[in-house]
Amino acid sequence: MNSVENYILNEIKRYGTLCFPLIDSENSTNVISIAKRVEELGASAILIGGSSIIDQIELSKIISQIKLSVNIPVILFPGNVTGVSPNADAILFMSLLNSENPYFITGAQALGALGVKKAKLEALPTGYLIIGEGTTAWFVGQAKGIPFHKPNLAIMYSLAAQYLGMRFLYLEAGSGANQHISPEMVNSVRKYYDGILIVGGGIRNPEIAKQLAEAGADILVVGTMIENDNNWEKKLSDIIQLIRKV
Ligand code: 1GP
Repeated sequence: MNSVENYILNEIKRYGTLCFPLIDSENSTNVISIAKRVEELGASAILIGGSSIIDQIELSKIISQIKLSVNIPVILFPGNVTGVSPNADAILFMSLLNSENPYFITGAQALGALGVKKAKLEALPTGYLIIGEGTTAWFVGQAKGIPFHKPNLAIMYSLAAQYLGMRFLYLEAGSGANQHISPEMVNSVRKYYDGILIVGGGIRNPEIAKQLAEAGADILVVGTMIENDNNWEKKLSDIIQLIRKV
């Protein structure tokens, strides 16, 4: 029981901050070779999904292929019920806490829950908070984006997530965001939130990744850089080495 969650907790104990590369099944080519490479470079798990996944057949096929190629867990990162797929090891079972539409807070979760059960996916209870505006996640999720310079608002939601029993909290600037979440906001949330703190969106630079790790992030998610940067392997390797405690 809770085997992926226990694995993550052990990895955090061992390495400090972890990196979970995000593979978007609809944007990436060479998904299998990317998955193999990120594992070689030291990624602790692979996230698969995104805000606008619609092709569940393709998603399921890609997950099966990735599972044959890597040993690290494959974790679903769903933007909607369409992001639930068998064959993965676990799912970030997320509530978009600062959405203005209850569908993204509890509606999609209710619709997707039996599918999660049937697929025997380990559900990782996750509070999802969108920081800033203008990204696909912000638009699709109808989020009332928390301003980047308002850490107190992020703290309020984070503590609420903790009291609601969410053992993971994801501070999300949005895929391809121009601005990443500041180390100051991460540090502020870290002082209050005791669970596993995930930070993502706009992280492209190893030095920034190091600052976010030092500020208290447990997991950094990196997606767009892998898709767009020809030098991504070196940068991802640097990120992983810099954020590790050992
Ligand atoms: C998006 O946080 C993830 O949901 C990753 O963001 O694509 O900007 O790395 P990037």
